[in-house]
Amino acid sequence: MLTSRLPAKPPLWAVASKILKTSDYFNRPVYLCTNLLQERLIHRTHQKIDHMKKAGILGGGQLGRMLLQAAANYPVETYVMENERQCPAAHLCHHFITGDIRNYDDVYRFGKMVDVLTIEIEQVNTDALQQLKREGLRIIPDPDCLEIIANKIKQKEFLKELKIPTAPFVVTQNLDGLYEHVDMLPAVHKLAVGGYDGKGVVVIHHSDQLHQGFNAPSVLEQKVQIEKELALMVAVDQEGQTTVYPLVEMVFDQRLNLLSHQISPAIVHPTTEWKAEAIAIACVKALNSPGVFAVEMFEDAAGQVLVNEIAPRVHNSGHHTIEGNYSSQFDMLCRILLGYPLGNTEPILPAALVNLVGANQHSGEPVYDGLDEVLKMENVFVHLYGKFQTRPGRKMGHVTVISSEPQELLHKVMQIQKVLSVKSAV
Ligand code: AIR
Repeated sequence: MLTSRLPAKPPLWAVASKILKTSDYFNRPVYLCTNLLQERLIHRTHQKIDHMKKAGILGGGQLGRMLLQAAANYPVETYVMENERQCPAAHLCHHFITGDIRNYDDVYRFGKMVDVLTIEIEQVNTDALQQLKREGLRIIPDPDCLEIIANKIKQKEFLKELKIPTAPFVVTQNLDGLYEHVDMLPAVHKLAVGGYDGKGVVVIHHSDQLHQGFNAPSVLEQKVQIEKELALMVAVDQEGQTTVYPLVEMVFDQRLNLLSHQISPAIVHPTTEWKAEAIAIACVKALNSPGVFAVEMFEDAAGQVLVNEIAPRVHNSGHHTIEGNYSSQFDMLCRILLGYPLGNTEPILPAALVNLVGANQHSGEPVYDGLDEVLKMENVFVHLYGKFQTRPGRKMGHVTVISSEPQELLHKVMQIQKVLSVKSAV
């Protein structure tokens, strides 16, 4: 028989060691391998993957990208679903599935491919998630929690019911409804579903601006006299154990009325810190779900701490934890998804973070002006999200600075803001 004349297959290590002994191995690596070795390597890789947990992420933006960077440290096979093939997370996952995260069938089918499922944006089809949950899929955050948070009306009502301090609000169903609440002005009108990164939010100072509001179910929230904007990241594992990161402060440029940078640990009165932590933990505990959560809060002129919004996911206000803390928010979520112990949230050094957003009047292929200069700075870490198109205000990257010296943090933040910008190629 033909097969009997074939030499016995040598053990894999013998073939590999023969190649390693070849003097020019480093010049001719993979294609030197025999078909036999290649076959076995591929086979082994697949065998290994078979034993790994399959984790799916709905959404393929920067948050998914950074989650995948952390996931590379763990035995996990990663799946991403997103409509846009050229999204930031596409090339970092094992399996990219083109699909609409808002479509029931797409989400359901995607969920059937994995052992554990998470999200990196709230606007996903929660009906499909509920069905997958009924069928036994582990979903983090829990779809019930996601349904509350993804709808601003439900979120505000949830906070009110819990007696968590939050700005007074009314629900408006359409523009006519909004016109009935002139007495609430100045106020912030927030679309109930679909908004993120400032989209779906409009500040209404005077009655002649009411037409700028939303003609769809929304929340009208009384404008708070903000003293400080704070955020707290909270992590909850599958057993309900909880840990918090140090408080973060968003520092605003009063002149431009724009977020300038964020700093952590926040420099606040201990009472404020204590209140913020107690409030954030109360919110997250009531949501009754594992996951990583960001609780955004205001401190008002009277020293009250009010909840602005909750996000049931990794968040911009936790990006500095990649370099600033022992376990980053992304590492933490990986641990939670895979059922590992929670990580250490302690800061390694205080950190500041500058968001890199698309410059005004620039749309198209991005050009990172001043990048070399920032890359030369010590203890400064650049993250570009790999988006193929820049638009005014679009989040294109961020830069983290770590230092034990608050003055140095501030100085570097100002330098980065001065030299680095995202423009378009033409
Ligand atoms: N994101 C989700 N909620 C808020 C934010 N910023 C992240 C997610 C999402 C991406 O922003 O990573 O996929 C979408 O960004 P863009 O610029 O494509 O709209």
